Amino acid sequence: MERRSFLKMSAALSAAATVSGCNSSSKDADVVPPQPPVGEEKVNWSSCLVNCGSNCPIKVFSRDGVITRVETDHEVEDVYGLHQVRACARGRSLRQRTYAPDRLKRPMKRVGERGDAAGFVPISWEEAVSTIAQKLKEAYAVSPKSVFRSYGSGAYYGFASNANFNRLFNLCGGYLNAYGNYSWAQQMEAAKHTFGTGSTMGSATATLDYSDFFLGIAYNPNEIRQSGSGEGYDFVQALKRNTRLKKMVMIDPRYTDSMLGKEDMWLPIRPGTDAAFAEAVAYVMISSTNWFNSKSKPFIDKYCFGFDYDSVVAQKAELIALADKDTSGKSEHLREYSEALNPEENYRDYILGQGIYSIQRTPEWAEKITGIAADTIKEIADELMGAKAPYIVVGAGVNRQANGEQSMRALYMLSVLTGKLGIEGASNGELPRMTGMGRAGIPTGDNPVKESISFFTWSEAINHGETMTARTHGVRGTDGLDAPLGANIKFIFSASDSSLLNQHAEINNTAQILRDAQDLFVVSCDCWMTPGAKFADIILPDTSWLESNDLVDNSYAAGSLGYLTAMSAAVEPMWECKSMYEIAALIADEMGVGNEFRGEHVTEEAWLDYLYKETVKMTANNGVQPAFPATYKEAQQIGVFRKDMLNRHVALQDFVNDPVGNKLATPTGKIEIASSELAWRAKYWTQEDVTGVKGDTITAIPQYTVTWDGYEDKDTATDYPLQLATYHTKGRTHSSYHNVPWLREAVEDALWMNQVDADEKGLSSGDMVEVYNERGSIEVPVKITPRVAPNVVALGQGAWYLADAKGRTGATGKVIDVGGAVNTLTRYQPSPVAKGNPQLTIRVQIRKA
Ligand SMILES: Nc1nc2c(c(=O)[nH]1)N[C@H]1C(S)=C(S)[C@@H](COP(=O)(O)OP(=O)(O)OC[C@H]3O[C@@H](n4cnc5c(=O)[nH]c(N)nc54)[C@H](O)[C@@H]3O)O[C@H]1N2
Ligand SMILES: Nc1nc2c(c(=O)[nH]1)N[C@H]1C(S)=C(S)[C@@H](COP(=O)(O)OP(=O)(O)OC[C@H]3O[C@@H](n4cnc5c(=O)[nH]c(N)nc54)[C@H](O)[C@@H]3O)O[C@H]1N2
Ligand code: SF4
Ligand SMILES: [Mo]
Repeated sequence: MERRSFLKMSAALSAAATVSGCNSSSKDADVVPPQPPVGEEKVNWSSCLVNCGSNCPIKVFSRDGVITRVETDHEVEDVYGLHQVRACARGRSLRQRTYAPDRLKRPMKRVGERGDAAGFVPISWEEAVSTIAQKLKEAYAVSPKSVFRSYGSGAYYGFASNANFNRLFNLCGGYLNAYGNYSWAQQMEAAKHTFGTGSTMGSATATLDYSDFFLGIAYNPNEIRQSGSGEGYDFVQALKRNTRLKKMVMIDPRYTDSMLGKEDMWLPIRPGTDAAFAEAVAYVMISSTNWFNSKSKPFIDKYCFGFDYDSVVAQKAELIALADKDTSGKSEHLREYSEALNPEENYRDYILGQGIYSIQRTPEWAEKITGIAADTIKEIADELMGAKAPYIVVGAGVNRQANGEQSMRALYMLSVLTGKLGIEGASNGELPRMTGMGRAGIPTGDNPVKESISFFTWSEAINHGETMTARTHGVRGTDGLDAPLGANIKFIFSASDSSLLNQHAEINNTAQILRDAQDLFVVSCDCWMTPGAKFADIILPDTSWLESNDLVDNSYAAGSLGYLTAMSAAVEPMWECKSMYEIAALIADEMGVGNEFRGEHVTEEAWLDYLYKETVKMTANNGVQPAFPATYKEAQQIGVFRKDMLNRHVALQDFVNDPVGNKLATPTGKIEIASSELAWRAKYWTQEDVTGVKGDTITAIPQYTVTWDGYEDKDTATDYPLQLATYHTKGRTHSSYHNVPWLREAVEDALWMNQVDADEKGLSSGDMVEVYNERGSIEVPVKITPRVAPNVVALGQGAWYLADAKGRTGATGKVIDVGGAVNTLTRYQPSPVAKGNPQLTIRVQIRKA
């Protein structure tokens, strides 16, 4: 950034600070960032705790209670295995984020309309806590199932995390559980029903150095795992080491940073059509009779069920035999599931267009749907058949879609058909297995409530929780298919969470639900005035990471290096902010469970020392550098501890080596191409057409389906001709870091568009456009680039929703979101199996703003 614009920006920051939406007085203490006094510089270790899969350590410099600068980790010699964990641009902008003018400074209560930032007044902690306790008691009087702690992946603390509120609620009578997650819901179902795993048991990235053919589908580790020790770094290192790789093929509607010349082939597929591509590759493989009979069939016969008619018959018999043998009481399901299997619904017939199926899934058929030339599809099939160790990996961009479960299952089939699983260098399409150090966290206790809803259906449960069932909404823990959940949500605790509005689908719809729900009480606990916080009844200011003591690990996608950071607060809690542990403890006092909540350790310091010692025990100190000292206080002086996890996991290796001794966790213990449970769900679950759209289906075998708002959806194609591919941008982690000006400047939030579409619409780079569909309109600048194919546009998700101040409405009558949040355009339509979020299936139209 130029010095001039930096100065201008700092001036704007200080000016904005005094009028920030926090209704603060113009006390000096509110002016941010404060002027650093001259004096000794103090060094503390902190960490960037967003949900990006890494928790990069951050070195914080301060003077007399003012943070002066931050640095990344460069404490050790950068030797792969125990290398430096370098933070990305986000972590390096943490000082700006900490002192952002929209920091929440004191508790506030809503006096205006939900959604109105100006409608809040400051209150004391006493008032905040007693109001919350009273509302909590009112909700408990209805049912513990009326109490909900929403998603909240914004802060991966070890101790002071939002799990403290689960601990609190468990002591008060429990809360409504949520299963699944916004990241992987559909692929988790796909992997469970295929491999009996949770979708992240692919071969370790480091094993890629033994592969001779790489096929990455929606795989973008260099943008989504940006840490200097993360999956992205492992990916680049493994490619460097690899001397056998003949070809690297990347399939993504966008030309991503994970390519940048590393790829041999980029195939800009039409969004949501990956299953059709997979089926055409499968068609070529199955039709290549010699290859198939000698290489693929022996593997399928030994390790899989459900490939052809006979195999489904055998699978059914096996399940019935298991049900007969079983004395655990679970056999009831097994029998029911197996009875739903129909041998006529088998993969071979489906792909070849035989038996009950009439369409041959040829490359020519798929070309029309995917936009990938038939010859290219054949070439990839040939490469896969010829490869010794094909590494196939599918990113979650395919799963977060309408019928994402089906697309994922269809793609997993490619690795199965190669017959090369269990070999070092090959992988099964799942995300690479990650390892890490692990750490002890605050125990949450047991939840007396047994029912759970899908994480995505919370907004529906505000008004329809009473009637939601397993059959209609996948509710779990109820008695049978039609027993209702039996309670609406009345109390939402949204902590480190933007799913309350910005990150959930269909923002205008969510906002309306929240505005209309007069008997719903919402608490937001955040550090900044986010779009969702504006919908809360009470806002509680949390301390930020740089003001916190904690013990955090490497998070869930840090590659093969494990690390642990003993965080120490660089400055005292600012303004009236409190940690989530303290906040939960205050509410616990008011609820009469304060002593139980604080437990035997009581203070933050004692808890952290205890958790540190537990962590040291867990890690057994093998290979940790430097070795752990005796106490947490001493560990804080050191800051960062690392360990080479030597992760060389090979997908399905144990199973392939001994399929009887190491059965998979599927009902038959084998790879299941046809799923009995899904055959059963296809028969008995109903698909709620929440928004009146069609196309959501469950089938026993993986099948490409024409979905709502997909490429082949005739209903929306005329009005909304462009497909919008969205992605997780380098400029944010979801909505986190949106309020950091440096990042807004470094990574422009612009709509990528091909020259062909731009010419047709008469647009130039930099022009403002309205992107809209029937759910809403956003306004963003256009960027013309060959990095996206014609008829597809692309935009990073997570920008903060901001309704036009003058109330201007767009093409379909909705107030324009000038913030540019993708979720203004997405549809709330839970996916068929997982009841997950199809937030990447979007059709739009565009006009010059
Ligand atoms: N910088 C950054 N990193 C992050 C995050 C972030 O917000 N920012 N979020 C973190 C979290 S919680 C998660 S869950 C992960 C998400 O990780 P992913 O799900 O892998 O990320 P996405 O960017 O949604 O999708 C990956 C790629 O899929 C492509 N894609 C979209 N639609 C299709 C399609 O139909 N077919 C194919 N083949 N490709 C498609 C996109 O262009 C993108 O390049 O990222 C994590 N890391
Ligand atoms: N359209 C679309 N929508 C998506 C996705 C997509 O690909 N497309 N991806 C989905 C995915 S994969 C995910 S995981 C979700 C993520 O959705 P969220 O879990 O909501 O994640 P964030 O947007 O990072 O929001 C986290 C919140 O935590 C707050 N926060 C940060 N640090 C702290 C702290 O120390 N204390 C407190 N109290 N609060 C803090 C932030 O200010 C922010 O409001 O979004 C989903 N939404
Ligand atoms: S956003 Fe992720 S990669 Fe970047 S500094 Fe934070 S933890 Fe590290
Ligand atoms: Mo996610």
